[in-house]
Amino acid sequence: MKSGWTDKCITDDTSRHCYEIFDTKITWKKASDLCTYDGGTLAIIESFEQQTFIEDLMKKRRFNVSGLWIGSDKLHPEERRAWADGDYFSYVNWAPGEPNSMVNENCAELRTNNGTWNDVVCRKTNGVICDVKGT
Ligand SMILES: [Ca+2]
Repeated sequence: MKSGWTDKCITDDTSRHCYEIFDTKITWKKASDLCTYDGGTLAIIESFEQQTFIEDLMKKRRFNVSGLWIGSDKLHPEERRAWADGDYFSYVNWAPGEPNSMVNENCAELRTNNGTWNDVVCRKTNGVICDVKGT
């Protein structure tokens, strides 16, 4: 694991998650590739505890971007899936009124101002939050 990750980890009932945030502007696909390159995946948020931990990380810095990509690019209703790994959502933190356009907005972002989720077009450029499962 790259240095800089280990102080941003949370251990829940089943696993350990270590997060890294990139305040960059890239598409969902490029963000996914970036996380893979760093040995992880885009963050998949499965509990209130993970969501709260990530929000605390976000509060420690200022952002140039309005959203961070999280690991969902399958929001089209006909896909009937949620996370990029095929799992359904076990926890959600959609902003009020979201997701509002799952036909065109197939990817999910975490809003940097308050941590709520929003569905957006995957070609939008956003920051990134990666998750490397620690040991
Ligand atoms: Ca939306």
